[in-house]
Amino acid sequence: MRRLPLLLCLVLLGAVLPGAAPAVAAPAGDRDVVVQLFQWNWTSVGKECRDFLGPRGYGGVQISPPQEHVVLPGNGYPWWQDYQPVSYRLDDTRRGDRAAFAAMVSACHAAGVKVYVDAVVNHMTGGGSGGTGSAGSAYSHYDYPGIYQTQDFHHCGRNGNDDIVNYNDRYEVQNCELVDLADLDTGSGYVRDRIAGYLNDLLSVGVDGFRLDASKHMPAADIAAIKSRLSRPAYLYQEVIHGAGEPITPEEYTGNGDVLEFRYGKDLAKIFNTERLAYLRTFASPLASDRAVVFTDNHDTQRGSGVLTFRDNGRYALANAFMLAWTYGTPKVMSSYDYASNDQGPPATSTGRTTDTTCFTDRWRCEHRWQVIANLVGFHNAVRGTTVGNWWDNGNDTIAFGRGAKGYLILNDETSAVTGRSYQTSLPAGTYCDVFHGDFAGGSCTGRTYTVDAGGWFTADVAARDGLALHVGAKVS
Ligand code: LM2
Ligand code: CA
Repeated sequence: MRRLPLLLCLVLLGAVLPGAAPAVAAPAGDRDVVVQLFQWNWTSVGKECRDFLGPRGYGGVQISPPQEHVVLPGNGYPWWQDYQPVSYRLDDTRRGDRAAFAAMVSACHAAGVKVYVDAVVNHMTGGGSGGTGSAGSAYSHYDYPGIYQTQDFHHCGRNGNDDIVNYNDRYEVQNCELVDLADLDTGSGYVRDRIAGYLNDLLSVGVDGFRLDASKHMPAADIAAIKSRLSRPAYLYQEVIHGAGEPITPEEYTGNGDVLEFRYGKDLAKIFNTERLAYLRTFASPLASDRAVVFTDNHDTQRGSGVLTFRDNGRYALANAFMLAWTYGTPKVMSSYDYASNDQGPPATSTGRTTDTTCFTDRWRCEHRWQVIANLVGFHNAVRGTTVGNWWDNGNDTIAFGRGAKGYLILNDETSAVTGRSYQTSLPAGTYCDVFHGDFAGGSCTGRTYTVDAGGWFTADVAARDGLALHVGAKVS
């Protein structure tokens, strides 16, 4: 290789060294909404970026883990195979090979959509597995030939089997085994280098950032040490599930990047299910807004209780509309497949290969394509940078608010319609598409339009458990 002049080398280094870059690479500039396309195969994700996510304003897609994983035909190829890494090869997973992965990244980038990888780096496999991984690598619980051996794992010496039992004990949560998964010694330089090697391989294929799985089970300092080994800045959001009274808190991870705010979806569900929407007036979770990634539900919480999911239909759409229209946090939209049991994997071939997604068929629920949710992504982008104003509520389950002079939203979760009311907005006078019920394209609206007068007022009827959304990006005239 031809040698570069020293000065030029320094300049180039300055451009790529993590220390020279901002501490955190934020999500995509004007488009920050992320969608979790849970279990979609690589080909389908690339297509969705091109056909829907890009055109409709989604900024990023969170994909399921791309590394070699255990294969469990005896359990019917559960989705959670993916959370048991066998190696860091991208060659062959249930969702496609390395070439398909790279093609997906290119397709998403061509559509202006960033790719965030669900990175499983706290652990390897559970003791119950052992054998051959999805790409043909041999393995057993503490032996991954060429990668990790017994000395690269924590052996915490607790509870008889090294499993985590007591979440009130910091040492145990970070050094023992999460559901028997062999816990990597993330304090060791060797392990940090291997993990960074995996993440850097993904960065070399072009991915834009990482959801760091099981972050609570790794000390924040270990994550910082791994981050310092990255070849370029990447957007990081860490999975640290808040637990009341626990010593390890989401807040202690904010120095590394963003954090998934699990309190948000629970509180939102509580307000919708058992309280009143009027309480949303000051809605926020404890994490700083610019550090919080918020979501109604994810693949874990939707299999538990206390959150809203696609099964809640209209109410779920209203909750997502609120999340996308409100100012708190960076929204992450969930996109699911339906399941008969918590373990059931996505639609697949008889050998456990995930089949291509066709939305609204074959268990694919595609919440991100629901009219209200997809159109509120456009609303979210149009009102970016504005504050909440013109709040109104009926003291119960009907609320309305504006976002500066850019948008206005009404949510009615009452069992009856709210009719004949006039609403005060700060919108410029004109005629707007109600994107709750119509799509705006080519200057026209497929649904009803509403006219805002010179004083910012318009009149509307809003049906029970329904809403209305106007914004300057969907102004007809
Ligand atoms: C996560 N975040 O911290 C993921 O979001 C979550 O989905 C993962 O659990 C977990 N951490 C580990 O990455 C899932 C699933 C578990 C499953 C694990 C590993 O929810 O049920 O555990 O993946 O595949 C399964 C069995 C469990 C068994 C374990 C090890 O369900 O009973 O433990 O494998 O063999 C004995
Ligand atoms: Ca750990």
